[in-house]
Amino acid sequence: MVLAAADRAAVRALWKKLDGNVGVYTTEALERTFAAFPSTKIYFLHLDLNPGSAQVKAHGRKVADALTVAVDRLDDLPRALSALRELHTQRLRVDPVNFKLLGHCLLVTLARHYPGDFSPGLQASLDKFLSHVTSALAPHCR
Ligand code: HNI
Repeated sequence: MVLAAADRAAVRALWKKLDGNVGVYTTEALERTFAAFPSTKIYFLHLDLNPGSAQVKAHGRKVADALTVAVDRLDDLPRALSALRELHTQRLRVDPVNFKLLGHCLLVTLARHYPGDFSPGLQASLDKFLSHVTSALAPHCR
């Protein structure tokens, strides 16, 4: 399944608007995920997970960079994210349900910061984009 042209355009336009601040929002999304779905914290017990943690911020930046790669390579997501798929499935063994939880919190975070942009269309496009990323990272979860 590919992302429709309109979805790609909507996601690219939003990313442009985020203007290098993606890491701020992914960090907030991680903090929301840990707060709302504390079961997700078991994967990160080696990090300081308190709100405002520098380690969560650093991790948020890495997730943001990976999402930006995904936005830049929408035609080629499985290949673009293959090393990360290997990491999350083989080494970290992340249960795929967790991707939905993080994706949900990222949607909520972006909606909170960009309420004027969050039309039903953008919501749907972003949701599809995150589903594609999840499929590339955790092939058994859609
Ligand atoms: Ni995830 C490490 C990207 C979802 C648990 N993760 C990374 C790294 C990137 C990344 C990038 C750093 C790799 C490196 O250092 O080489 N993760 C992503 C993306 C998503 C995602 C783009 C989905 C949008 N990761 C998740 C989820 C979990 C998760 C849902 C579990 C709840 N990730 C981890 C863990 C690490 C990790 C654990 C290692 C962290 C560390 O620093 O030890």
